[in-house]
Parts: sequence; structure tokens; C-alpha cells
Amino acid sequence: MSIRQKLFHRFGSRKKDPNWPGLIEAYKAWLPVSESTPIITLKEGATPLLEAKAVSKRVGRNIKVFLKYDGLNPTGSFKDRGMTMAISKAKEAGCKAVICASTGNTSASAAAYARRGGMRAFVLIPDGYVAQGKLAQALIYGAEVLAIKGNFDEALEIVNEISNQYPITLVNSVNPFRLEGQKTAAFEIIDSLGNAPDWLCIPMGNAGNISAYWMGFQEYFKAGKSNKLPKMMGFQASGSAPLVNNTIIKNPETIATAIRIGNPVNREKAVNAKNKSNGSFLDVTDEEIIKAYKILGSEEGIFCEPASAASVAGLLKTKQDIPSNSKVVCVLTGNGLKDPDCALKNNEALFHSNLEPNMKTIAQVMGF
Ligand code: AN7
Repeated sequence: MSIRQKLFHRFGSRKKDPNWPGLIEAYKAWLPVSESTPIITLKEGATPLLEAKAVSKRVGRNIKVFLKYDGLNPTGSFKDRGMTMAISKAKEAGCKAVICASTGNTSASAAAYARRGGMRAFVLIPDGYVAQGKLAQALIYGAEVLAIKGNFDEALEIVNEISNQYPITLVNSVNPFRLEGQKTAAFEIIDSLGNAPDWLCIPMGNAGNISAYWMGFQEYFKAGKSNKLPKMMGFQASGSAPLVNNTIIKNPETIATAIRIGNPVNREKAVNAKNKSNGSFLDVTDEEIIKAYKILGSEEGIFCEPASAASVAGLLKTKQDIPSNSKVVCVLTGNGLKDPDCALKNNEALFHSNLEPNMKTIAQVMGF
């Protein structure tokens, strides 16, 4: 192996490359695009894989935990990986408008990419259950927002029917191009570590992302880019755990509104990923999610949204099952700034207010 290749495996050569072209261009050979596909990109992908020392310490036994911080994508979530593909292919097909149902992140990403590609973006959301940052994004990106008196699963049924009857492209993860784009996150992890991790911990909602990662890991494995496949560990919130309990949840509830989904469309694909990888599905309570969310913020310096913290909560809950000396990657799917309400309500910071504006008072409050 040349020094350049070694460095590539150690650090991932493109991570800090200011000329990173976006993931379609970077992984063109692995994606269903051609010379005539108009590439609509915000230079998504190439997100950092960070070592998590505080989490590793909690897990113990020389198990090394890494965080794939996909909240650093252009609209702040992993959805951008799928959306650059879905929107580019929609544009290639001459489509003028797209539609999706969303708990928030898909709507933000669909809106950004569709508008960038000169298309209309219609988004159906469960009224009152979308985090503020995500709603702000959909609005500023120029989506046409349709808030329903119902949940995500009902919204998805409606957009499915509409896209069947009218000339509009569905960009939820039933759109196969979404998973194609999202599988590149698995490529990046292998490019960065030089091999697949032993475990992959990931939150599940509609279960598109876990299915996409599994596709990516398998493709790289078959091409000899890794010599193992990770165990796929999928985590859901206890009040919204249809995959863990192998059922449909009519009224899902959780603080992690991103994964407040009761009837995941990618159920079969996710179950296949779990079974083929000898993985497992498990639920974590809202309390466990918030605990992991706080650890990530205050000990790792990483602000993710509550749904993303489910991956770390799940890891901490199952740590006794991991063999010593393993490498684990937890996927942090979305940025914490998406849901400022949650952070304001759930933190242990000292917040002194109403202070007289002089040095003496401040020094005193500081404990000097
Ligand atoms: C931060 O935006 O379903 O299992 O409509 O926003 O692939 O569904 C979001 C899902 C995890 C679950 N983490 O991913 C939507 C939506 C975050 C998310 C998931 C979502 P999937």
C-alpha cells in the first residue's frame, strides 16, 4: 500500500477536500446515473467519522466507537444523500414537481433539492409534530407545505395515492433512487476505516436508511473493499417501535418526532438486513434517548437531534453483547439545531439570568 493509500485509509482523502464534488460525482461508478443525468447537488456527503472517546469509555473493553455525523449535510440530515439522487433522476425524467410525506427532515431536503432543480416541492406533514428548524427550512426553501390532522403514516398513504394518480414524483424512501444515494454513507465509512465496522447502530423510522446502509456494505464487500459485513443494529423509540415488536402502531408517540412512524414502508428490507447480518432490533425509551443526547452534547461536543441519539442510546443499552476490541459506528442522522425546543427543555447547563451588568457580579456568580 502506498503512503497516499495509507493516508486515505486513515483519514479519508476527500473529507476536507474543498473540491469535493458531491456524492453522485464522487461515487458515480456505483450509482444508476449516466452522462445525461443532470446532477442536482449541494455537495452533500463526505461527512466526518468522529471517534467518540466518552462513549467508548462508557462501553469499555477496548471497544472503539465512531460517530458518522450525517447532521453535517447541507440541509442538516442524511436525507440529502438520497435526495440528490431522487431529484436528479426526477429532473432527468422531465418531472416538474415532487411530493413527500415527512416527519420533517425529508421535507427540508426535498424542498432544497427540488427548488435548486427548478421543480415544485409539495410536502405533507403531521401538523404540530415537526421540529421547528425543519419546518423553517421547508418554508424558506420554498416548499408548498400541507399540514394534516394526522400522523406520518396517514400522510404517506395520501402522497402514495396522489403520485399514482397525478404527474408528480414521490421522493419518500419508496423511491429506489433515495436508497441508492443513501448507501454512499456505508462507502464513506469503509473508505475512512479501511474496512467495515463490526457493528452499525442506526435509528429506524421508515427503515430506509438501515436498508440503504446494508446495500452499501454489501456492494463494497462484494467488490473487495472490505473483508467483513457489520451486524446491523436498528433502534426505535419505545412508543414507536413497530419493527422491534413486529406490528403496526396506530398512534406512535416519542420525543424523537423524526422517527414517530408506526408502519415503516421498508419493513421487509430492514428485516432482511437484520437477519442476513445477524443483527438485532431493539427499542430505547425517551429517557434513554435524552440521556444519550446529553452525553453526545456535553461530553463529545456533538449536537444531534433526539432521533439520532437513539443509535447511541441503543449501543449503551446493548453494550454487553459487543465482543471486546470491536469497532462500532453509530449513525447520527440529523443535526441538533433542527429541534432547538428539545435542547432548551433537556439540558443540565447552569443558566444564570437577570444579572447586573458588572464584572463583580459576574465574577461572584462564577464562583470567584
Ligand atoms: C433524524 O423526514 O422519515 O429509517 O420524513 O429524520 O430511513 O426513515 C425521517 C427519518 C432517523 C429514520 N433519523 O430514518 C422524514 C423521516 C432522523 C430522521 C430517521 C429519520 P428512516
